[in-house]
Amino acid sequence: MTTVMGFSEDIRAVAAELLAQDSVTIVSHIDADGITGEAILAQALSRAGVTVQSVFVRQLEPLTMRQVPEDATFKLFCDLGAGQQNLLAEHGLSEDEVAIIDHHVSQPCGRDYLQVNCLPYGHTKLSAAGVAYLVARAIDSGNTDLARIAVIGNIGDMMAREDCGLVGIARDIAQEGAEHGAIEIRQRDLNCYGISTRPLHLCLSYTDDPFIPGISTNAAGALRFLEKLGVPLKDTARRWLVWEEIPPEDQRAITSALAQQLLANGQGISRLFSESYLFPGEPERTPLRNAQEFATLLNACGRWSRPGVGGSICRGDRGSAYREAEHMLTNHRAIIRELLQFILDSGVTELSHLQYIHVGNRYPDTIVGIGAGMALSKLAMHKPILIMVAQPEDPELTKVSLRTTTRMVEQGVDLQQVATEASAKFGGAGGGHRIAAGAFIPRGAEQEFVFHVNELLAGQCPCPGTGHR
Ligand SMILES: [Mn+2]
Repeated sequence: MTTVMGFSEDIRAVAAELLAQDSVTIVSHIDADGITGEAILAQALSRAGVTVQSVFVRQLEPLTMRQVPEDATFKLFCDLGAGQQNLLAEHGLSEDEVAIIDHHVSQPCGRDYLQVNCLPYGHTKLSAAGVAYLVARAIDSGNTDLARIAVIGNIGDMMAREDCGLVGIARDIAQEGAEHGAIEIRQRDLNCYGISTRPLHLCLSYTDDPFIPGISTNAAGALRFLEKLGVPLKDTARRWLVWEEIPPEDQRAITSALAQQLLANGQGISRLFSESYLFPGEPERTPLRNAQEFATLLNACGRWSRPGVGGSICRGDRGSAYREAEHMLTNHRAIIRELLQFILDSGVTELSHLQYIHVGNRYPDTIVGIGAGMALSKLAMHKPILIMVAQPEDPELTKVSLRTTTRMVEQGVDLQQVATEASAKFGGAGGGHRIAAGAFIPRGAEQEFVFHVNELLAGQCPCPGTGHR
Protein backbone atom coordinates (compact mmCIF):
# COMPACT_ATOMS: atom_id res chain seq x y z
CA MET A 1 0.00 0.00 0.00
CA THR A 2 1.49 3.33 -1.01
CA THR A 3 0.97 6.26 1.33
CA VAL A 4 3.06 9.42 1.22
CA MET A 5 5.59 10.01 3.98
CA GLY A 6 3.70 12.42 6.23
CA PHE A 7 0.51 10.39 6.16
CA SER A 8 2.28 7.11 7.08
CA GLU A 9 4.06 8.91 9.92
CA ASP A 10 0.76 10.24 11.27
CA ILE A 11 -0.73 6.73 11.11
CA ARG A 12 2.23 5.26 13.00
CA ALA A 13 2.20 8.07 15.57
CA VAL A 14 -1.50 7.52 16.38
CA ALA A 15 -1.02 3.72 16.50
CA ALA A 16 1.94 4.09 18.90
CA GLU A 17 0.05 6.51 21.15
CA LEU A 18 -2.96 4.16 21.31
CA LEU A 19 -0.78 1.16 22.17
CA ALA A 20 0.69 3.13 25.09
CA GLN A 21 -2.79 3.45 26.69
CA ASP A 22 -4.47 1.15 29.20
CA SER A 23 -7.96 2.38 28.48
CA VAL A 24 -9.46 4.19 25.48
CA THR A 25 -12.88 5.77 24.90
CA ILE A 26 -13.80 5.85 21.21
CA VAL A 27 -16.15 8.69 20.24
CA SER A 28 -17.56 7.97 16.81
CA HIS A 29 -20.24 9.08 14.39
CA ILE A 30 -23.65 7.39 14.24
CA ASP A 31 -23.56 6.56 10.49
CA ALA A 32 -22.16 3.55 8.61
CA ASP A 33 -18.68 5.07 8.38
CA GLY A 34 -18.60 5.89 12.09
CA ILE A 35 -20.01 2.50 13.10
CA THR A 36 -17.45 0.60 10.98
CA GLY A 37 -14.62 2.91 12.08
CA GLU A 38 -15.45 2.21 15.71
CA ALA A 39 -15.70 -1.55 15.08
CA ILE A 40 -12.25 -1.58 13.46
CA LEU A 41 -10.55 0.48 16.16
CA ALA A 42 -12.26 -1.28 19.09
CA GLN A 43 -11.28 -4.72 17.75
CA ALA A 44 -7.70 -3.71 16.97
CA LEU A 45 -7.28 -2.21 20.45
CA SER A 46 -8.92 -5.11 22.31
CA ARG A 47 -6.69 -7.56 20.46
CA ALA A 48 -3.71 -5.49 21.62
CA GLY A 49 -4.88 -5.73 25.22
CA VAL A 50 -6.23 -2.19 25.54
CA THR A 51 -9.56 -1.74 27.37
CA VAL A 52 -12.09 -0.01 25.12
CA GLN A 53 -15.45 1.68 25.62
CA SER A 54 -17.39 3.48 22.89
CA VAL A 55 -19.76 6.41 22.57
CA PHE A 56 -21.69 7.36 19.42
CA VAL A 57 -22.91 10.87 18.61
CA ARG A 58 -25.01 12.31 15.77
CA GLN A 59 -22.61 15.21 15.48
CA LEU A 60 -20.01 16.75 17.75
CA GLU A 61 -21.44 19.92 19.27
CA PRO A 62 -21.67 21.39 22.80
CA LEU A 63 -24.76 19.33 23.70
CA THR A 64 -23.37 15.97 22.57
CA MET A 65 -19.96 16.67 24.17
CA ARG A 66 -21.72 15.80 27.45
CA GLN A 67 -21.77 12.18 26.27
CA VAL A 68 -17.97 12.14 26.28
CA PRO A 69 -17.10 10.80 29.74
CA GLU A 70 -15.01 13.01 32.01
CA ASP A 71 -12.72 10.23 33.15
CA ALA A 72 -9.07 9.24 32.89
CA THR A 73 -9.48 7.29 29.64
CA PHE A 74 -7.72 8.39 26.46
CA LYS A 75 -10.24 9.91 23.99
CA LEU A 76 -10.12 8.67 20.39
CA PHE A 77 -12.39 10.58 18.01
CA CYS A 78 -13.38 8.82 14.79
CA ASP A 79 -15.15 10.28 11.71
CA LEU A 80 -15.47 13.54 13.62
CA GLY A 81 -13.29 15.82 15.71
CA ALA A 82 -11.07 17.37 13.04
CA GLY A 83 -13.61 20.12 12.40
CA GLN A 84 -14.45 20.58 16.10
CA GLN A 85 -11.02 20.90 17.71
CA ASN A 86 -11.88 24.19 19.41
CA LEU A 87 -14.85 22.46 21.01
CA LEU A 88 -12.53 19.75 22.36
CA ALA A 89 -10.26 22.48 23.73
CA GLU A 90 -13.23 24.34 25.31
CA HIS A 91 -14.25 21.06 26.87
CA GLY A 92 -10.88 21.01 28.63
CA LEU A 93 -9.34 18.11 26.70
CA SER A 94 -5.56 18.37 26.64
CA GLU A 95 -3.17 17.30 23.88
CA ASP A 96 -1.95 14.23 25.78
CA GLU A 97 -5.40 12.64 26.12
CA VAL A 98 -6.77 12.97 22.57
CA ALA A 99 -6.26 11.49 19.11
CA ILE A 100 -8.39 12.18 16.04
CA ILE A 101 -9.00 9.83 13.09
CA ASP A 102 -10.94 11.72 10.46
CA HIS A 103 -11.42 12.62 6.79
CA HIS A 104 -13.17 15.97 7.18
CA VAL A 105 -11.74 19.46 6.84
CA SER A 106 -9.60 20.33 9.85
CA GLN A 107 -10.34 23.39 11.95
CA PRO A 108 -7.40 25.57 12.97
CA CYS A 109 -6.97 25.30 16.73
CA GLY A 110 -4.57 26.59 19.35
CA ARG A 111 -4.04 23.03 20.59
CA ASP A 112 -1.98 20.63 18.57
CA TYR A 113 -4.05 17.46 18.89
CA LEU A 114 -2.56 14.24 17.59
CA GLN A 115 -4.41 13.54 14.36
CA VAL A 116 -4.42 11.32 11.32
CA ASN A 117 -6.45 12.80 8.52
CA CYS A 118 -6.23 11.70 4.90
CA LEU A 119 -7.66 14.93 3.47
CA PRO A 120 -4.59 17.22 3.77
CA TYR A 121 -2.61 14.52 1.93
CA GLY A 122 -5.00 14.65 -1.01
CA HIS A 123 -6.82 11.39 -0.31
CA THR A 124 -10.34 12.69 -0.91
CA LYS A 125 -11.88 9.27 -1.54
CA LEU A 126 -11.03 7.59 1.72
CA SER A 127 -13.48 7.50 4.64
CA ALA A 128 -12.78 7.51 8.38
CA ALA A 129 -13.19 3.71 8.47
CA GLY A 130 -10.47 3.53 5.80
CA VAL A 131 -8.11 5.63 7.93
CA ALA A 132 -9.08 3.59 11.02
CA TYR A 133 -8.11 0.45 9.12
CA LEU A 134 -4.67 1.89 8.29
CA VAL A 135 -4.19 2.59 12.00
CA ALA A 136 -5.39 -0.94 12.88
CA ARG A 137 -2.82 -2.36 10.45
CA ALA A 138 -0.11 -0.22 12.03
CA ILE A 139 -1.16 -1.59 15.45
CA ASP A 140 -0.80 -5.16 14.14
CA SER A 141 -0.18 -6.22 10.55
CA GLY A 142 -2.38 -9.25 11.25
CA ASN A 143 -5.50 -7.08 11.34
CA THR A 144 -6.21 -7.56 7.62
CA ASP A 145 -9.47 -9.39 8.43
CA LEU A 146 -10.85 -5.92 9.28
CA ALA A 147 -10.44 -4.75 5.66
CA ARG A 148 -13.97 -5.95 4.89
CA ILE A 149 -15.43 -3.62 7.54
CA ALA A 150 -13.36 -0.71 6.16
CA VAL A 151 -14.76 -1.34 2.67
CA ILE A 152 -18.31 -1.10 4.07
CA GLY A 153 -17.44 2.25 5.68
CA ASN A 154 -15.92 3.60 2.47
CA ILE A 155 -18.93 2.50 0.43
CA GLY A 156 -21.33 3.85 3.09
CA ASP A 157 -19.73 7.27 2.79
CA MET A 158 -20.20 7.15 -1.01
CA MET A 159 -16.47 7.06 -1.76
CA ALA A 160 -17.07 4.79 -4.77
CA ARG A 161 -19.95 6.73 -6.24
CA GLU A 162 -18.22 9.20 -8.51
CA ASP A 163 -15.81 6.69 -10.09
CA CYS A 164 -18.14 3.65 -10.04
CA GLY A 165 -15.69 1.91 -7.73
CA LEU A 166 -13.19 2.53 -4.97
CA VAL A 167 -9.94 4.23 -5.96
CA GLY A 168 -6.55 4.89 -4.37
CA ILE A 169 -5.97 3.67 -0.83
CA ALA A 170 -9.62 2.62 -0.43
CA ARG A 171 -9.16 0.30 -3.45
CA ASP A 172 -5.91 -1.04 -1.97
CA ILE A 173 -7.81 -1.89 1.22
CA ALA A 174 -10.47 -3.77 -0.78
CA GLN A 175 -7.67 -5.67 -2.56
CA GLU A 176 -6.14 -6.60 0.79
CA GLY A 177 -9.53 -7.90 1.91
CA ALA A 178 -9.85 -9.91 -1.30
CA GLU A 179 -6.42 -11.46 -0.70
CA HIS A 180 -7.50 -12.30 2.84
CA GLY A 181 -10.47 -14.09 1.27
CA ALA A 182 -13.30 -12.08 2.82
CA ILE A 183 -14.19 -10.00 -0.26
CA GLU A 184 -14.98 -10.89 -3.84
CA ILE A 185 -14.34 -7.90 -6.09
CA ARG A 186 -16.46 -7.97 -9.26
CA GLN A 187 -15.22 -5.57 -11.90
CA ARG A 188 -17.65 -4.15 -14.44
CA ASP A 189 -20.62 -5.41 -12.44
CA LEU A 190 -24.06 -3.84 -12.81
CA ASN A 191 -24.12 -0.36 -11.22
CA CYS A 192 -27.29 -0.98 -9.28
CA TYR A 193 -28.32 -0.96 -5.62
CA GLY A 194 -29.77 -4.19 -4.23
CA ILE A 195 -27.87 -6.80 -6.23
CA SER A 196 -28.18 -9.32 -3.37
CA THR A 197 -31.75 -8.78 -2.17
CA ARG A 198 -33.98 -7.17 -4.80
CA PRO A 199 -35.75 -9.02 -7.61
CA LEU A 200 -33.88 -7.88 -10.73
CA HIS A 201 -36.69 -5.87 -12.33
CA LEU A 202 -37.17 -3.90 -9.09
CA CYS A 203 -33.43 -3.47 -8.72
CA LEU A 204 -33.26 -1.98 -12.23
CA SER A 205 -36.30 0.23 -11.73
CA TYR A 206 -34.69 1.87 -8.69
CA THR A 207 -31.58 2.77 -10.69
CA ASP A 208 -31.28 6.42 -11.60
CA ASP A 209 -27.55 6.64 -12.20
CA PRO A 210 -27.56 6.11 -15.12
CA PHE A 211 -31.19 6.96 -15.78
CA ILE A 212 -32.40 4.29 -18.23
CA PRO A 213 -35.46 5.45 -20.17
CA GLY A 214 -38.39 3.03 -19.84
CA ILE A 215 -36.72 1.17 -16.95
CA SER A 216 -35.68 3.64 -14.24
CA THR A 217 -38.61 4.44 -11.90
CA ASN A 218 -40.73 2.00 -13.96
CA ALA A 219 -40.89 -1.51 -12.47
CA ALA A 220 -43.44 -2.77 -15.02
CA GLY A 221 -41.30 -1.43 -17.87
CA ALA A 222 -38.21 -3.07 -16.39
CA LEU A 223 -40.01 -6.42 -16.16
CA ARG A 224 -41.24 -6.23 -19.80
CA PHE A 225 -37.70 -5.36 -20.90
CA LEU A 226 -36.25 -8.42 -19.14
CA GLU A 227 -38.99 -10.78 -20.31
CA LYS A 228 -38.28 -9.83 -23.93
CA LEU A 229 -34.67 -10.98 -23.48
CA GLY A 230 -35.87 -14.47 -22.62
CA VAL A 231 -33.54 -15.01 -19.67
CA PRO A 232 -34.93 -16.94 -16.67
CA LEU A 233 -36.00 -14.47 -13.98
CA LYS A 234 -37.16 -16.99 -11.39
CA ASP A 235 -35.54 -20.01 -9.78
CA THR A 236 -36.97 -23.54 -9.63
CA ALA A 237 -38.91 -22.57 -6.46
CA ARG A 238 -40.49 -19.74 -8.56
CA ARG A 239 -38.69 -17.16 -6.48
CA TRP A 240 -37.48 -13.98 -8.26
CA LEU A 241 -33.75 -14.11 -8.88
CA VAL A 242 -31.52 -11.32 -7.61
CA TRP A 243 -28.74 -9.97 -9.87
CA GLU A 244 -26.02 -11.79 -7.97
CA GLU A 245 -27.70 -15.16 -8.72
CA ILE A 246 -28.09 -14.65 -12.46
CA PRO A 247 -25.57 -16.74 -14.46
CA PRO A 248 -22.71 -14.74 -16.06
CA GLU A 249 -23.88 -15.33 -19.65
CA ASP A 250 -27.38 -14.06 -18.82
CA GLN A 251 -25.85 -11.10 -16.99
CA ARG A 252 -23.91 -10.24 -20.15
CA ALA A 253 -27.07 -10.46 -22.27
CA ILE A 254 -28.86 -8.13 -19.86
CA THR A 255 -26.09 -5.53 -19.61
CA SER A 256 -25.60 -5.41 -23.37
CA ALA A 257 -29.35 -4.88 -23.86
CA LEU A 258 -29.27 -2.12 -21.22
CA ALA A 259 -26.31 -0.52 -22.99
CA GLN A 260 -28.24 -0.57 -26.28
CA GLN A 261 -31.21 1.03 -24.54
CA LEU A 262 -28.97 3.85 -23.25
CA LEU A 263 -27.21 4.35 -26.59
CA ALA A 264 -30.54 4.40 -28.44
CA ASN A 265 -31.49 7.31 -26.19
CA GLY A 266 -28.27 9.15 -26.90
CA GLN A 267 -26.78 8.45 -23.49
CA GLY A 268 -23.34 7.21 -22.48
CA ILE A 269 -22.89 3.76 -20.97
CA SER A 270 -19.90 4.37 -18.69
CA ARG A 271 -22.06 4.55 -15.55
CA LEU A 272 -23.90 1.33 -16.35
CA PHE A 273 -21.01 -0.60 -14.82
CA SER A 274 -19.35 -0.36 -11.48
CA GLU A 275 -17.15 -2.46 -9.29
CA SER A 276 -18.97 -4.35 -6.55
CA TYR A 277 -17.68 -5.75 -3.29
CA LEU A 278 -19.35 -9.02 -2.33
CA PHE A 279 -18.99 -11.04 0.85
CA PRO A 280 -19.32 -14.68 -0.24
CA GLY A 281 -19.15 -15.95 3.34
CA GLU A 282 -22.44 -14.30 4.29
CA PRO A 283 -25.89 -15.88 3.87
CA GLU A 284 -27.38 -15.53 0.38
CA ARG A 285 -30.12 -13.02 -0.37
CA THR A 286 -29.36 -10.91 2.72
CA PRO A 287 -28.09 -7.32 2.97
CA LEU A 288 -24.92 -8.77 4.51
CA ARG A 289 -23.84 -10.04 1.08
CA ASN A 290 -22.44 -6.81 -0.35
CA ALA A 291 -20.85 -3.59 0.91
CA GLN A 292 -23.62 -1.26 -0.28
CA GLU A 293 -26.51 -3.10 1.34
CA PHE A 294 -24.46 -3.84 4.48
CA ALA A 295 -23.83 -0.09 4.80
CA THR A 296 -27.58 0.60 4.55
CA LEU A 297 -28.20 -1.92 7.33
CA LEU A 298 -25.71 -0.04 9.53
CA ASN A 299 -27.24 3.33 8.64
CA ALA A 300 -30.64 1.97 9.66
CA CYS A 301 -29.15 1.06 13.08
CA GLY A 302 -27.82 4.61 13.40
CA ARG A 303 -31.13 6.09 12.34
CA TRP A 304 -32.89 4.21 15.16
CA SER A 305 -30.21 5.32 17.62
CA ARG A 306 -28.87 1.77 17.98
CA PRO A 307 -25.36 2.12 16.51
CA GLY A 308 -24.12 -0.50 18.97
CA VAL A 309 -26.33 -3.08 17.24
CA GLY A 310 -24.57 -2.23 13.97
CA GLY A 311 -21.26 -2.54 15.78
CA SER A 312 -22.18 -6.05 16.99
CA ILE A 313 -22.98 -7.08 13.40
CA CYS A 314 -19.60 -5.75 12.25
CA ARG A 315 -18.03 -7.91 14.97
CA GLY A 316 -19.82 -11.00 13.59
CA ASP A 317 -23.13 -11.25 15.48
CA ARG A 318 -25.58 -12.97 13.14
CA GLY A 319 -28.11 -13.76 15.88
CA SER A 320 -30.09 -11.29 17.96
CA ALA A 321 -28.25 -8.15 16.77
CA TYR A 322 -28.78 -9.07 13.14
CA ARG A 323 -32.48 -9.80 13.67
CA GLU A 324 -32.89 -6.45 15.41
CA ALA A 325 -31.09 -4.64 12.58
CA GLU A 326 -33.27 -6.35 9.95
CA HIS A 327 -36.31 -5.07 11.78
CA MET A 328 -34.86 -1.54 11.85
CA LEU A 329 -34.05 -1.78 8.14
CA THR A 330 -37.69 -2.62 7.34
CA ASN A 331 -38.86 0.40 9.34
CA HIS A 332 -36.13 2.54 7.81
CA ARG A 333 -37.38 1.72 4.31
CA ALA A 334 -41.02 2.29 5.27
CA ILE A 335 -40.33 5.76 6.63
CA ILE A 336 -38.18 6.70 3.62
CA ARG A 337 -41.02 5.62 1.29
CA GLU A 338 -43.39 7.72 3.38
CA LEU A 339 -41.09 10.75 3.12
CA LEU A 340 -40.76 10.26 -0.64
CA GLN A 341 -44.54 10.13 -1.01
CA PHE A 342 -44.91 13.24 1.15
CA ILE A 343 -42.48 15.15 -1.09
CA LEU A 344 -44.23 14.02 -4.27
CA ASP A 345 -47.72 14.76 -2.87
CA SER A 346 -46.79 18.19 -1.48
CA GLY A 347 -44.73 19.16 -4.51
CA VAL A 348 -41.45 21.07 -4.56
CA THR A 349 -41.04 24.80 -5.20
CA GLU A 350 -38.95 25.47 -8.30
CA LEU A 351 -36.45 28.29 -8.64
CA SER A 352 -34.31 28.89 -11.73
CA HIS A 353 -31.55 26.48 -10.62
CA LEU A 354 -33.00 24.68 -7.61
CA GLN A 355 -36.06 22.82 -6.37
CA TYR A 356 -36.83 22.77 -2.66
CA ILE A 357 -39.27 21.75 0.05
CA HIS A 358 -39.53 22.09 3.83
CA VAL A 359 -40.91 18.87 5.34
CA GLY A 360 -41.48 20.36 8.81
CA ASN A 361 -40.70 18.10 11.76
CA ARG A 362 -42.43 15.00 10.43
CA TYR A 363 -39.26 13.13 9.53
CA PRO A 364 -35.99 12.46 11.33
CA ASP A 365 -33.08 14.49 9.96
CA THR A 366 -31.06 11.30 9.48
CA ILE A 367 -33.19 10.05 6.59
CA VAL A 368 -33.87 13.34 4.83
CA GLY A 369 -30.75 13.10 2.68
CA ILE A 370 -31.73 9.61 1.50
CA GLY A 371 -35.27 10.84 0.78
CA ALA A 372 -33.83 13.77 -1.16
CA GLY A 373 -31.80 11.44 -3.37
CA MET A 374 -34.83 9.26 -4.08
CA ALA A 375 -37.13 12.23 -4.71
CA LEU A 376 -34.65 13.66 -7.20
CA SER A 377 -34.96 10.57 -9.38
CA LYS A 378 -38.73 11.15 -9.59
CA LEU A 379 -38.47 14.89 -10.27
CA ALA A 380 -36.69 17.11 -12.79
CA MET A 381 -33.12 15.87 -12.45
CA HIS A 382 -31.40 18.90 -13.97
CA LYS A 383 -32.04 20.98 -10.85
CA PRO A 384 -30.46 20.00 -7.54
CA ILE A 385 -32.97 19.30 -4.78
CA LEU A 386 -32.86 20.93 -1.35
CA ILE A 387 -34.85 19.55 1.56
CA MET A 388 -35.23 21.24 4.91
CA VAL A 389 -36.34 19.63 8.15
CA ALA A 390 -37.01 21.06 11.60
CA GLN A 391 -35.05 19.64 14.51
CA PRO A 392 -37.37 18.75 17.40
CA GLU A 393 -34.40 18.38 19.77
CA ASP A 394 -32.97 21.74 18.70
CA PRO A 395 -35.79 24.09 17.62
CA GLU A 396 -33.40 26.92 16.74
CA LEU A 397 -31.83 24.94 13.90
CA THR A 398 -33.04 23.78 10.50
CA LYS A 399 -31.24 20.87 8.87
CA VAL A 400 -30.71 21.09 5.12
CA SER A 401 -29.91 18.28 2.65
CA LEU A 402 -28.84 18.84 -0.95
CA ARG A 403 -28.59 16.24 -3.71
CA THR A 404 -27.80 16.30 -7.40
CA THR A 405 -26.78 13.91 -10.19
CA THR A 406 -23.35 12.97 -11.55
CA ARG A 407 -24.35 14.63 -14.82
CA MET A 408 -24.79 17.95 -13.02
CA VAL A 409 -21.51 17.50 -11.16
CA GLU A 410 -19.82 17.01 -14.55
CA GLN A 411 -21.37 20.32 -15.62
CA GLY A 412 -19.81 22.15 -12.69
CA VAL A 413 -22.24 21.81 -9.78
CA ASP A 414 -20.48 21.51 -6.41
CA LEU A 415 -22.98 21.15 -3.57
CA GLN A 416 -20.30 20.97 -0.89
CA GLN A 417 -19.14 24.44 -1.86
CA VAL A 418 -22.71 25.76 -2.04
CA ALA A 419 -23.68 24.30 1.35
CA THR A 420 -20.57 25.65 3.04
CA GLU A 421 -20.74 29.15 1.56
CA ALA A 422 -24.50 29.66 1.85
CA SER A 423 -24.78 28.38 5.43
CA ALA A 424 -21.78 30.47 6.57
CA LYS A 425 -23.58 33.60 5.33
CA PHE A 426 -26.38 32.93 7.83
CA GLY A 427 -24.17 31.82 10.70
CA GLY A 428 -24.71 28.10 10.07
CA ALA A 429 -22.36 25.33 9.02
CA GLY A 430 -22.25 22.99 6.06
CA GLY A 431 -20.19 20.38 4.28
CA GLY A 432 -20.28 17.17 2.32
CA HIS A 433 -19.43 16.24 -1.24
CA ARG A 434 -20.01 17.68 -4.70
CA ILE A 435 -22.95 15.36 -5.35
CA ALA A 436 -24.47 15.39 -1.84
CA ALA A 437 -24.13 17.94 0.93
CA GLY A 438 -25.81 19.12 4.10
CA ALA A 439 -25.97 22.14 6.37
CA PHE A 440 -27.48 23.54 9.54
CA ILE A 441 -28.95 27.03 9.41
CA PRO A 442 -30.71 29.14 12.04
CA ARG A 443 -34.49 28.81 12.01
CA GLY A 444 -36.09 31.77 10.24
CA ALA A 445 -33.32 32.11 7.63
CA GLU A 446 -34.79 29.41 5.35
CA GLN A 447 -36.26 31.61 2.62
CA GLU A 448 -33.22 33.85 2.21
CA PHE A 449 -30.94 30.83 2.40
CA VAL A 450 -32.77 29.05 -0.41
CA PHE A 451 -32.54 32.14 -2.65
CA HIS A 452 -28.82 32.42 -1.92
CA VAL A 453 -28.27 28.74 -2.74
CA ASN A 454 -30.08 29.28 -6.04
CA GLU A 455 -27.79 32.23 -6.86
CA LEU A 456 -24.67 30.24 -6.08
CA LEU A 457 -25.87 27.34 -8.26
CA ALA A 458 -26.59 29.76 -11.11
CA GLY A 459 -22.98 30.91 -10.83
CA GLN A 460 -21.64 27.33 -11.01
CA CYS A 461 -23.77 26.13 -13.89
CA PRO A 462 -25.49 29.00 -15.72
CA CYS A 463 -27.50 26.85 -18.12
CA PRO A 464 -28.80 23.69 -16.47
CA GLY A 465 -29.38 20.79 -18.89
CA THR A 466 -32.85 19.76 -19.86
CA GLY A 467 -32.85 16.59 -17.76
CA HIS A 468 -34.37 13.29 -18.74
CA ARG A 469 -37.97 14.23 -19.17
MN1 LIG B 1 -17.28 9.66 7.25
